[in-house]
Amino acid sequence: MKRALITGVTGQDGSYLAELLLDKDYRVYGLVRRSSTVNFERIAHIQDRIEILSGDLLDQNSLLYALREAQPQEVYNLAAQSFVQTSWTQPVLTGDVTALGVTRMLEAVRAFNPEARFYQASSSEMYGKVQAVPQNEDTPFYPRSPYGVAKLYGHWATVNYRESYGMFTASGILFNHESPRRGLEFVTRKVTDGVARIKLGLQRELRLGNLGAQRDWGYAGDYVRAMWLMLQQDAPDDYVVATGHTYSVRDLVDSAFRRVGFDWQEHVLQDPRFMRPAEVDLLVGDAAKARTELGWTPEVEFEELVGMMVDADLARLRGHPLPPPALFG
Ligand code: NDP
Ligand code: GDR
Repeated sequence: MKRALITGVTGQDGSYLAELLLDKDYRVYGLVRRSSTVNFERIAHIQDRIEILSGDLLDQNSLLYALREAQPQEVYNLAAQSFVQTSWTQPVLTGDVTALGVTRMLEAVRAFNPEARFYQASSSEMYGKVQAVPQNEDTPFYPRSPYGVAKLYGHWATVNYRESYGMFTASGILFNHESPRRGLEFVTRKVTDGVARIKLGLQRELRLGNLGAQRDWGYAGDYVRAMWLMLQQDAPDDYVVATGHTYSVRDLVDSAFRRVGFDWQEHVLQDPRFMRPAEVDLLVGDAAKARTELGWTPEVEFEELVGMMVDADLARLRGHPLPPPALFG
């Protein structure tokens, strides 16, 4: 039985990846940091099939112990401070977790399982102020936030351990991917949760930032397949994972409100609290390499994704009409 260690297992991608690996009969270890309330909602349904290990990307020894305990053949480093907006208010923490955390993981692998295959969750945010359209593996990077800068460090650390030590380290440059398990602070989920609340009469308006920003949005369930495929190749490499289609936040809002038969213009307000000090205006990925070399293709299209998320939020809120979360700008 193959063993895999996932950092960030309580997050959106960690939960989908754990499901995928369990389906493939892996023994799955998940690194979980201590918090004052247990936050296993996304993995509650598979919790008893995962070995939970206590650890934090800020604590080197905890990572060494986790590697020693799990003895994995595959390591998926998904943990990060992953919210771009927060990276401006907590830039040092973001650098510590999202950048240096990668080196801590790589060092733990090098010390205990140098033969293990390592996946790093890199990001299209590394392209930032884009230097070419669409973006592929050869497009120069130009990050626009402390998060993007930190991810770029993690990406190059991953490449460097491959070149310095001959380790099997792959970096997946993933464009935005969403699902009903997406955190409520990210724009897709904020919109679908808001639309469901408005439809059910729990809320009247939805406050957003830049409606003009364009993103290449895919479905998280499709994207974790690409992560796994990268670690099944003969040699480690870097791959862009994207749909190749881009939509604006305005398109997103329009699609989500249409799903419930409402006109978004009657409910959406722009609020400077949700504008960013520096914006990433347009992302659209070229995943030709992943298609050709990994045989990967996305299966869920934008409208279907938005519909799936709106429907899931409606179902959830009908059962438990909880108050909206306090979202940080
Ligand atoms: P989430 O924010 O949903 O999950 C992040 C995970 O990291 C959570 O499990 C969180 O734990 C954990 N974590 C945060 N800080 C630490 C720490 N100090 N030590 C240990 N664990 C920690 O992110 P996603 O699932 O959406 O993304 C997964 C990865 O992919 C991230 O690295 C993200 O930056 C990257 N990425 C995501 C994309 C996307 O569109 N979703 C696109 C490209 C890259 P807790 O539950 O305790 O908070
Ligand atoms: P992003 O995702 O920054 O691309 O990072 P997010 O959903 O937060 O923002 C996407 C775009 O929407 C605009 N926007 C808003 N965003 C939020 N969160 N809230 C709003 O009210 C709002 N209004 C407009 C933003 O300005 C932005 O342009 C995500 C994360 O998952 C990263 O971890 C990952 O690396 C990248 O995707 C790829």
